Amino acid sequence: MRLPSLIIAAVAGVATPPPMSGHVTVANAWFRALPANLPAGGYFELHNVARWPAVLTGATSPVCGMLMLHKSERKSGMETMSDVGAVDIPAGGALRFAPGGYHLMCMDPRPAMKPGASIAVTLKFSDGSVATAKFVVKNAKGE
Ligand SMILES: [Cu+2]
Repeated sequence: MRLPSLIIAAVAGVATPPPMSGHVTVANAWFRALPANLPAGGYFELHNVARWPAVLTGATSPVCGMLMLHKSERKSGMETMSDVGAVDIPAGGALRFAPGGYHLMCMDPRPAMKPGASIAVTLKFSDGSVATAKFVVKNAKGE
């Protein structure tokens, strides 16, 4: 996937973009901890402060086992949830991970996933760069 973007950059005469992780900021990051070690949803905002697009391709956390990118949607009255391979954050734009839409899914929360705790999450981008953010853990009511 690296080659086509390099060719486009050369044709357009623009400089090679900087690492995506360097121009994307994370805000309002939190997990919803549920009882009985049910999967915990992760919510946050990504702000792309540059004139280059960024593409989020995954996330990891030592506290989650598998940490997946999901999207919830209502389809003919049914709440469905699907895996997402990549999410675009347009240049100068923002993307909100929120209940009912895009979210992280912490499949196997470890004991450290407790309300009041702070969990480190590593976000991975399509250019191979990574950013680490702290997620605050809230209870089932999101408090
Ligand atoms: Cu999910």
